[in-house]
Amino acid sequence: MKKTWERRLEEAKKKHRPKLKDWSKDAFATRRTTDFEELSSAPSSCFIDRISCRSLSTQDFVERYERPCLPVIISDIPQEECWEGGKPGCWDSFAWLKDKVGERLFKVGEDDDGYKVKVKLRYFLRYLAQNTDDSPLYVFDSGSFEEDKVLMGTYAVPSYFPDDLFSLVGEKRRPPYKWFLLGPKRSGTCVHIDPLGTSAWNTVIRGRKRWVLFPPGTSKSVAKALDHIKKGEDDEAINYFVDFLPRLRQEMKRQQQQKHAESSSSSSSSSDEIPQMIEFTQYPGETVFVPGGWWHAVLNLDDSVAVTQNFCSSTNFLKVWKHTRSGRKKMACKWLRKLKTSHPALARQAEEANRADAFTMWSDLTEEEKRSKKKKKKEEEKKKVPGATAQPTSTVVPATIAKASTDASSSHSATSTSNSNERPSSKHDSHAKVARKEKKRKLAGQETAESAASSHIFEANIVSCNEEPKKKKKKKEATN
Ligand SMILES: O=C(O)CCC(=O)C(=O)O
Ligand SMILES: [Fe+2]
Repeated sequence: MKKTWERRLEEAKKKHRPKLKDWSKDAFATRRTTDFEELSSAPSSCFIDRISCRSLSTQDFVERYERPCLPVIISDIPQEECWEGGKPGCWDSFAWLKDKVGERLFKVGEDDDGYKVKVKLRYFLRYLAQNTDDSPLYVFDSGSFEEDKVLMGTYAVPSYFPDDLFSLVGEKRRPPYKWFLLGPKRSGTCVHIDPLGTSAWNTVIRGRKRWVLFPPGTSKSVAKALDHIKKGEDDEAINYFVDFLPRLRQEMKRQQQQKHAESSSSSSSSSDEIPQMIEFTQYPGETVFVPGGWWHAVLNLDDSVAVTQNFCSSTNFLKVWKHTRSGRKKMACKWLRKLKTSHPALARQAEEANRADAFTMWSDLTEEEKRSKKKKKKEEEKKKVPGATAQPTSTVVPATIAKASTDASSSHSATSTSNSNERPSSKHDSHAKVARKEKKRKLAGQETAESAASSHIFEANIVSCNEEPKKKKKKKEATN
């Protein structure tokens, strides 16, 4: 007879990936465990600064990393900024988590209609300890902080990130922006760019995370290693790190050698170029800063506990503004109104950018223009497969189409994609999950060059809405 936790987790897994019959078919927890464990060795291209917060002022951080859009690993923040959760025996202790929030439901996935799949944390902890899944379920929960003083009160936004300009539109209206992460080893997040041009910080309290980052301008096809995925391979983070990335690395190396051979007579040194990809391991107590526009993927090497937030500061404001004015048209109007009072210089920047790009805000459109935009949007909706609530990004877009599409980092200009207001309810689900939805659409013959081209623009909006499908919300939210 199965135990309650086993039944609850089975139900959750079925909802999250209904078509997956065998969650351990790739044998990453058994036959291929060494392939996974090899990721614990030092990466080959670790071009990233690692610096203690004790020797990095906020001003230095802005000048050296935030303004030039360069990632960095900052250590010791939880300790120096006195996070309760960072103390031994708190977030790093599953017994503590079970005791404090064991009865609470945490989001571990999303069903095909976009509804959250939740389980009690104490059940999830049993699963985490015993599962042999290739790519286990991952707690990626944005609600826990509001509802839960225990978690909310035990960390603080690091002092390097004092600005949070989306807070001006109010907690209810703003896109979700903070997540508590509890990831069994082998779970992870597929390659993506964070939404709306926002930057992010991610602090690990327990366990190690393996990262790969690609600078803005890298094509989606390269970052996602689309040319290196074999037929029938799964598209989870573990498959990416264990199988696709080594193939991509090899291909990049080959290309570099070729380039080098061709230009060996040239005097230009490649040592000051931005590297093609950055790989590193993040250890407990370390905070990764991910600037907007960088592709990244993450794999939990151990059972890990972390917190992450996305933000808009005065430094990345313009980039975020250009995404938001078209991705969240109505919210952008309210945002601009609020900025005019509290941050007039930024509001002027936004208005200047609008003028320069001949961008018309939603509130300045005539009724006729609004109607025609809505109509166009509806028509594009109709083209989609019924039930597909999210316009997906994909690891299965044919490489030729994906290559032809502009990359998300260059999509700042008025990207009035029909789908930019539709988002899954978390940035995490969207990755592999959304790719599967894309597959579904493609199978139904709905794939077009246009939808492929816009998919990454959607992707850039992944966390930009915490709305779930409204009807049946209560009923559909799993209460296990
Ligand atoms: O820690 C992770 O799994 C990755 C988090 C991430 O990239 C994100 O939340 O956007
Ligand atoms: Fe991210």
